[in-house]
Amino acid sequence: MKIYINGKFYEKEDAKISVFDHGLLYGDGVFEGIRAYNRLVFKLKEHIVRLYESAHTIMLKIPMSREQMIKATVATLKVNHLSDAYIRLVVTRGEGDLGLDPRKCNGHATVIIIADKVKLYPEKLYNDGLAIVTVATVRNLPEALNPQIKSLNYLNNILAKIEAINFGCEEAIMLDALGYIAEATGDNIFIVKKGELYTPPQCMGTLRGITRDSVLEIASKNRIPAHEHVMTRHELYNADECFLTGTAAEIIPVVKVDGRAIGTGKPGTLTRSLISKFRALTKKTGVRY
Ligand code: PXG
Repeated sequence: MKIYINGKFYEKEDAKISVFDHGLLYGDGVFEGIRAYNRLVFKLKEHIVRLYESAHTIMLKIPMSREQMIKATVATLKVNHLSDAYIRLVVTRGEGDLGLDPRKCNGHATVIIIADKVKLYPEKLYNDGLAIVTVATVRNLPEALNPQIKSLNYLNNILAKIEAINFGCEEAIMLDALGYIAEATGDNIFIVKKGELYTPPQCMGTLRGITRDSVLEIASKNRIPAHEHVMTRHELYNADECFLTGTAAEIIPVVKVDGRAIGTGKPGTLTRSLISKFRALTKKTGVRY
């Protein structure tokens, strides 16, 4: 496996960065997780835009243009001969000293691109659905660390994930400070009620997920009413269907929340139809390489 670091490719064993990198010392940096299907990078431009927006907000200057980042991503896929892949773009503040002042890094950001084989969830989970729990860890407040920034600081999500694991579940739903549903630890959430889709608005401490946007796009094309609306656990428990969306998980059905069966307790028909429409979309759209 060859890994891109600051313009050069290194073998996995030699792909190393400094212990003084502020990405490690402070989680000071941003990242993206992207997927390629059958030599097509899905929504590459959207991921690059989000990466540069995250960087802009934390005042991190990425030392290459968006076009160069796209080229480097494609080059990493090609050099690794991957047709289906999971791609991780990481940009850190760079090497500094043991102080959190970002000026110590002298504007020398570290750019890393890793392309690996996709580790798919077992198909059984897509057929049977997930049991999940809502957890006590509140999603970061937008006015503290805005969830729109895909930063290297993921402890908020990791703490929620640990709670889910302690409950014997694979995934957690985090609420915002007012108790409204925010999102899962690495996925957005949708519910279906009376044939209509609902997902929390992005202002509720929810990352504007690119898979979430794709589902909204599919819904609009297929005249399925979809709403960005606040919801409480009550609406979630009483939904007809529920599913999570994310680059890694794609669309995964949820059949139980906090011990309550959702709808029939089986993946719903609209969820199943969205899964097949999403899979068809990933097969035919994207940047070809
Ligand atoms: N919410 C959060 C907090 C996320 O981190 C999503 C929603 C879904 O967004 P996209 O754009 O992917 O539909 C994410 C994305 C990982 C991993 O390694 C996590 C994400 C993406 C890629 C990999 O766990 N999270």
